[in-house]
Amino acid sequence: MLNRRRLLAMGGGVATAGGALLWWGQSAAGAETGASAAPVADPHAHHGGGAEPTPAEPTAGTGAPPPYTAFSERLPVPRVLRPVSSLGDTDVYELPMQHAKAEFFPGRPAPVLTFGGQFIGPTIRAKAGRRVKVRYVNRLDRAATVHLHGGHVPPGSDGFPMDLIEPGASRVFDYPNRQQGATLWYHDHTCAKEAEHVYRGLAGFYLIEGRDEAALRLPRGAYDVPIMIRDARFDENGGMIFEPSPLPTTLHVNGRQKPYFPVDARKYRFRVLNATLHRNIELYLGGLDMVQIASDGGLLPEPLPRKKILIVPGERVEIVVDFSAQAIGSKLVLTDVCDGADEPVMRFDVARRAFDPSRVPGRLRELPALPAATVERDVKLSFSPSGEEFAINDKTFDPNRVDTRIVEGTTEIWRVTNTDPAETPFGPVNHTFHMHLVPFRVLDRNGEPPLPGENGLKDTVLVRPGETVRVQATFSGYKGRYLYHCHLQEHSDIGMMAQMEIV
Ligand SMILES: [Cu+2]
Repeated sequence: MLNRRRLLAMGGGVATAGGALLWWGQSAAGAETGASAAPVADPHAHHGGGAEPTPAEPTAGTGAPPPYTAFSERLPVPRVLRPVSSLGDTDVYELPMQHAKAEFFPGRPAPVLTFGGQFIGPTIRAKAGRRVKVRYVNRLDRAATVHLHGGHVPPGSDGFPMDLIEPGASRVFDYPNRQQGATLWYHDHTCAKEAEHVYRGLAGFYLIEGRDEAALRLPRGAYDVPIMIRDARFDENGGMIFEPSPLPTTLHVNGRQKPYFPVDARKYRFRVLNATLHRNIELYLGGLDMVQIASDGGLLPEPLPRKKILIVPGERVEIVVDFSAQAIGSKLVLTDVCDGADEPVMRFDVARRAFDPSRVPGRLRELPALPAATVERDVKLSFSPSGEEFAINDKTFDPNRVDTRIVEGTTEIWRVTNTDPAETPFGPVNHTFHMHLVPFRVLDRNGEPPLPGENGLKDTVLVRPGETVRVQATFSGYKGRYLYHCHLQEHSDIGMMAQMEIV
């Protein structure tokens, strides 16, 4: 039997005390259908300590998933959500959270949680400087909330994990879009349930077009394609299994396993998001250049041709791929080669010649000025002192505690250190540090230069065991409470989350 520590090490979602343990006892089927009114986790339970319950044996081994033929289904592109009204400088959207079915295996509909009835949710296309308001309507059987990852938003619209939208209720969130163009995503952020909710489907893209972006003439329209990479384990009926397990996961892209995507022989802009719970992915396109043009916080200063791209949970990478030199009929497989993996992600099928007015300029943009920092802080990511939860600076999340007070407008350097082990039976204990409200710049890693592609604005960054990553941010725009946390949602669900208050 796996002990908890080992499960934690591989990113498992089981906690020893209270709420998080509730996931464990649920049968996958019961949790998916919601038929057995899912117990509402006491949001404070995982801070409580107390007697240590004995975890049940995992219910893995429910049978092999149905057979699946790679590259047999076309990549779906999530639909673009239309506003219900547009007045002045504001577009208003309505987006229900609802139960639905998804077919990860053709002909085998499986229950999922969705925004708008589809796995994955519809894409909201916003413009910098133009306000968006979204009315989220909760038609689920459970409370939930929505965080706009990468959004510069007022505190009441940030989706605080305890500030939930109850079943039957709705709430309007305000997204002013006074920020740079970038690939954002919205997803559930419910305390102690985030990992499960996001895994089961509560996520979608939110794209902000920058003010001067159109002038760059990057690929647009049908040639600008969001790609959400997720992973899952499936039962014999093709349903999702959510439980900590050392068993390998299967990747799926925009809700399909190993799909194919017919492309014209020209340039495409792909907005790639790693929305897995804890799986690092290293993209490889058979040696073809993937020209990175953007990271979490929007365009890089200049394009960066890459053969392999590491992308960790929560991160976004935008690439331009030029298929114009490929023979019609050729098929290019995008593969995950992280840590010796060799798993197809999807396949591009070059279908026909096409006119291509797009280009990738040698300069993409000037990054905003980086004011000198006046405050430095240490942020330690590690197992909690008990060794049974995850913590930031040895404290697990407490919604009633402010961990960091920051004077509005201040520029700070945070030294983010991962002190967890590099070697466990399931590999190194990585963390991905994510800050709400503002993007940061990555200054260095253990004093060495940042990784390729980390020279732009970011909001999520890999911190490997033994590593100290220095990031610099200016905390401006709003006052109030915001989170910073590990974006391995199973880690944040069991404590690895903290609060900052901008004052
Ligand atoms: Cu973590």
